[in-house]
Amino acid sequence: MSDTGPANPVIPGFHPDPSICRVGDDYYLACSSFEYFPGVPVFHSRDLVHWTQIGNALDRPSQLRLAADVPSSAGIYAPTLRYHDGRFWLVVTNVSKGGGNLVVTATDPAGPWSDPVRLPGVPGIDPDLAWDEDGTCWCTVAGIAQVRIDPHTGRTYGPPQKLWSGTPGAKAPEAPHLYRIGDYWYLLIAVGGTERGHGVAIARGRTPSGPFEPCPANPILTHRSTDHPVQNTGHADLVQAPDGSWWMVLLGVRPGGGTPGWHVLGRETFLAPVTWVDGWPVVGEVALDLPELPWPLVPGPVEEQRDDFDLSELRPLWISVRDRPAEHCTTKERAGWLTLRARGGSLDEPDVVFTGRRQQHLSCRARTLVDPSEGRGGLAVRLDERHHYAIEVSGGEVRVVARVGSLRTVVAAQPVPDGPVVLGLTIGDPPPPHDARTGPDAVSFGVEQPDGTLSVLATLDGRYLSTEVAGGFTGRVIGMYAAAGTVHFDWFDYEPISR
Ligand code: 6LW
Repeated sequence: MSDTGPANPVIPGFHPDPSICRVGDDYYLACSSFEYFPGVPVFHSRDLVHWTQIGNALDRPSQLRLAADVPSSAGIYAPTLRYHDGRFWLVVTNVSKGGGNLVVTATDPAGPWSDPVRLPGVPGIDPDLAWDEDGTCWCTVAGIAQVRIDPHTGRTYGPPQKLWSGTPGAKAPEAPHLYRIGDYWYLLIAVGGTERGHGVAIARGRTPSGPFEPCPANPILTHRSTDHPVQNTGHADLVQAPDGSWWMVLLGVRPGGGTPGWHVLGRETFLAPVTWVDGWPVVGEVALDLPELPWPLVPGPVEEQRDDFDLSELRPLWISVRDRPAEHCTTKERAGWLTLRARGGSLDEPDVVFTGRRQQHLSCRARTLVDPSEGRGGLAVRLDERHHYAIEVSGGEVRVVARVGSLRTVVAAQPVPDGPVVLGLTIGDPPPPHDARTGPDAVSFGVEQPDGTLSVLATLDGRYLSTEVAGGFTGRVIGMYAAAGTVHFDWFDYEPISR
């Protein structure tokens, strides 16, 4: 929400591959989560603009095991969230050894969700579920292919059948979603790959398995070859509002800085209006400032800026890398503190003990009170094991450390008094000059002084923590970590400065 009205992205920060469904006046939405645990954040809204995270669909090891050999940006890919026959259904791919496609169900989308039903006969990624009039369940996947399944047992009936290969010349037909609308079955897909060539295409047929005729206006949405401030638009899902209007949620990115532009928040969830002309959807602008909506806005609960870790369980926005064993991450060991116990790995390692939250604003501030008396750790901005910046403290010294690709550098260090210390970072505009070569932002790290000011130890170029540099499917996560021994965190503040 901007301070003037409804705004995009409606779910900022790395929340890609959105899938949406509506039950009465309530909307629910789920996103990919890759190497993070818990996985598949689930959101609720009453107006399509204000979204509140109500849980994570995969929040226990019996649902989600991501071993240390699961690369960053592998793991949990694109979900589809649907409501059918009185239950919520979520189908998703765990891209890892022993993973594959799986279905979980729930009566309450906030959870608990069931243990997975595996779909060994469903290949590939981006599974979708759709039921036809006689209750037959069709699972459609990237490619685009389809197989009939029993979602209760995971049984498939026959080999997958090829349905459509998307628009001529566009690579990567994926992210299928199948809808029965009026007299047609509509097959919505992503084309072009999730970078600047991304787009949305649609086809329709008389049965859930086609044959499908492509829309003459395909791609019905793309920002490729434009200078629109939202790029990489694609991977969409459709929903009809109670008033009969249609809307699309989709992923997009907001590149910043000069040329070519670097996006640092990952692929975010955007909203666009949809109208129907001659039986085909026409997508309105994916505008940063959304038009007034034809219904009253229903703001959700205001997110607390500070987490005091005074609950026995972490709030659903907190994510850890691959797993979160209680012996390594707990708020029960020291009341009102988060205790992180290292297991050998630093931020360079896949088993780092890290707990963070998605950076959701282009400019923001984060602070945390650290007690390093039993170990080494601190505050980090993480993209993956090879791209992260951190300020850490141990043994009376505070250091700013940068990892970019194969380079790992202690950028600055200084003595710090023993005892708890407030570490802080500010993400904002890069220092001048601002020209075509300027990066998207700068990350300043420092130690908070008794008067509350941040004594900056180092300021780093934010472009090296962007997807254009690092690759991958996630976005920045800001959080706390333990690299050695045990580190206690009393509280964590996240303060938005700009959208
Ligand atoms: C997702 C697929 C894609 O499964 O990237 O590029 C994958 N498109 O639709 C991860 O977001």
